[in-house]
Amino acid sequence: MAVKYELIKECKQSGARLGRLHTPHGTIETPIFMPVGTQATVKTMTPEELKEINAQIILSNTYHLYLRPGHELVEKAGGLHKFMNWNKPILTDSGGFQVFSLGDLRKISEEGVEFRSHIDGSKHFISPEKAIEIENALGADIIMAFDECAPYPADREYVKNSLERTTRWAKRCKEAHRNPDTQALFGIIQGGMYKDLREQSVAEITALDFPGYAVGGLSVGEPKPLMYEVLDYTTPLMPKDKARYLMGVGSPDCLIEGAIRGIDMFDCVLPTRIARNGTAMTSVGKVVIKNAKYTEDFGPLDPNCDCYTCRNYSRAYLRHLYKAGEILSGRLVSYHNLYFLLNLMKDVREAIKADCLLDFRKEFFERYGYDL
Ligand code: PRF
Ligand code: ZN
Repeated sequence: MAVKYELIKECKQSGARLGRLHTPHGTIETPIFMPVGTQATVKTMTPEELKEINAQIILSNTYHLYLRPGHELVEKAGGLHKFMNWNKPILTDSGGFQVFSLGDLRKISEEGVEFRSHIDGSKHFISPEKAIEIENALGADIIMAFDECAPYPADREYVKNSLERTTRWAKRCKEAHRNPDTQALFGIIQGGMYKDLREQSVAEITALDFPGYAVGGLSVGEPKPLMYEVLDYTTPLMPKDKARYLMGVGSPDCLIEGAIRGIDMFDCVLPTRIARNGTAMTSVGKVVIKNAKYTEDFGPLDPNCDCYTCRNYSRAYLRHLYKAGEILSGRLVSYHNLYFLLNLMKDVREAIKADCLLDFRKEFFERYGYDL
């Protein structure tokens, strides 16, 4: 088996899990946040910088790499790790979610999804078998099954059909997978916001016995309390001896709430995307660096952060870079935001160790507020 999850302990106060995920490219301490490197790069960050801030695993996207530069090219380069000079663990998402996000540009059938490229409009078809072929060529440590993520809101009938198709596709993915000894294929649970459908999906997907499981179909526009409610009844049904990954979730409050509900892995473009728009996540809440109030603020971006950006640059300088359209602005704020989230997860792991994650949540929310 390519990956093995080791449960170290559960927080006595919250039930959150402290664990380790052993992969062919090293061991990951969980709960963990995975920076997103959609196109074989975490935008603006070099692999050396990612290592400096203790990123343990990054995520990349099948859909994007298939379209450009092509999975055959990445395979020729020696695989994704070698191609992008990152020798730590990588997870690839299957393209299911990205393709479904294309809206009018795609057509779903039992066989797979036909879509037009967002780059040049060319026609393509991705089936579960094709998604796995691409993921096998890319060579990530963890690969995701090809699923259908229902939109929100969606009626019961629609969600039921899409979760049942996701199960049939998961079976086809498992059969198509060529490298189970070096790449772990994770199953994805769907079922929208319906309790009985989530139960059905967990039962069907876990029956296929994957080495890990993701909760998909959340953070798709529903209110946060609804997402927490779905997690409340979904995670207790998932096997305790396998990693649990909440897909596309990455605001600080959701990371803490997810960990409390037994999630081990998270990913999100939020920290890097908002960084390029000049927004920082800090220990005292959101800082929108373009605001005039920072014009003469010569203090650090986050008074409680010791990252490279906060040790060396002021809010006034970062504001100037942003206003002047300088590339360094996006780099420095991305560096800080990722450092902040990775550090938050480290604090979460420490709080689980000390059985006080609910106390930690209270303190964090009092300081941070609820604004992201
Ligand atoms: N499925 C896949 N990738 C995803 C999602 C999903 O449901 C989500 C949902 N937030 C993000 N990324 N394959
Ligand atoms: Zn910082």
